[in-house]
Amino acid sequence: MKASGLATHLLAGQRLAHPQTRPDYALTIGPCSWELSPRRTIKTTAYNGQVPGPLLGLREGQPVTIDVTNQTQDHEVVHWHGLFLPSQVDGAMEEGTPPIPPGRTARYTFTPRPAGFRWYHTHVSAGTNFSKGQYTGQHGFLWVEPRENPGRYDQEIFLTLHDWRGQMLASDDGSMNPSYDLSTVNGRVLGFGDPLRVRAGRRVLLHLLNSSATEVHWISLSGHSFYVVALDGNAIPQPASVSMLRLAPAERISAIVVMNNPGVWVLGEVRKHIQAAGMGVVVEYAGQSGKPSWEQPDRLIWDYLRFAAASIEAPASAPESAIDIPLVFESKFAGHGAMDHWTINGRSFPNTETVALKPGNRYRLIFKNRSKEDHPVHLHRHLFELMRSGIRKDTVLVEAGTELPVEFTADNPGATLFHCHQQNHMDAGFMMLFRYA
Ligand SMILES: [Cu+2]
Repeated sequence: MKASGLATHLLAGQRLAHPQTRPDYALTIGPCSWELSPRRTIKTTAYNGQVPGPLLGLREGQPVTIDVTNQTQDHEVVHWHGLFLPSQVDGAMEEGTPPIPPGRTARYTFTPRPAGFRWYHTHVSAGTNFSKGQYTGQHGFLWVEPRENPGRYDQEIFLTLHDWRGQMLASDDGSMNPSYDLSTVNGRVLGFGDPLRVRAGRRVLLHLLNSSATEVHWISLSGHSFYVVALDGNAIPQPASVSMLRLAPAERISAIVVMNNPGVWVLGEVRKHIQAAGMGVVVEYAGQSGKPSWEQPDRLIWDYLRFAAASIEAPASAPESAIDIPLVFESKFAGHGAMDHWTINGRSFPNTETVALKPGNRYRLIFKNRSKEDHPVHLHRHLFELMRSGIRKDTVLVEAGTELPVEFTADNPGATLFHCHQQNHMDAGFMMLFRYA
């Protein structure tokens, strides 16, 4: 899939909000029967009847118009994840983006920036309903083409990881966590989707997204390593070769794979039971056939700081001037079988404090995870830098019991949502707003 020629995804004959001008893209949110495997067809909600939704190719700095028609029975909204947008079109009702009522079309017009691998998805709460929100097929790739293309590669492939048919199960300690029947790459279980067809000697740029509502995933490609070049769509200071990738919900990793080991291989979840649930795709070299090979790694390895700038004592910005904002994450244990409540500095949304930012100031968010779970936290409309590493991201996994500082510059006035990207956590209060003074 190349970013060019994407206008073919336009739907003809739709009733649009502003019929006098055609949009660059049209998306329809609607019910969809989707074949995850030959034996498992599910009813979900998706964009344009496909999972993932169409890849939308945009150009940095060039305005785009996207019409979104809601053919579901509920209010919907589309969040353009990782872009610097005004609150009115960012796609979070908490920031003031209007919801799209059932049967109506909304027009999103914005100027995409920054360049890189972004994505779009629903931003409604699901509560305990596994047929709503991010549990559904409502996710798609956004590719914002840079003015210059720094990477050298021959082929570009977009892949998304997702989990399906969830249910809440009580853990030993009584807390409730989702469990899933099926897991997929680009909406198909391992062996059912088309293989990724490659040629020896080629450099393939993989863009991986974790669109799971709640699950962290670990990915390896047997017989190969990943040369990581970008995290969340942003070039990293120190590209490096790694044997596996860890993606928390909403995270993206772009990595070049040099196809130097002809054969038929599995790219898949490292943990056997999740690969057995379907999370994988076959990588097939031209002229090769047979059963796909899988080499089981013996442990899980990932460290963001592997990609940090060589000298972490010389930050790009001046952290001395940053203003500290400590954010403590805790759960209020609701009791056996009941939903937990999540708090930031002791309060659950909508009662969390609203922090006022001053334009131009540098802030240091100090994430203090005092809970027993890892949290992929996401800041809307801005990028933050993992402390003094030069790594810029919009979502970061804060592991249980750890502290992680990130910094950002308040350079995009408007209401700004901060939340855990795990659907069942954000729905249970793990969310707060920043406003500009
Ligand atoms: Cu969380």
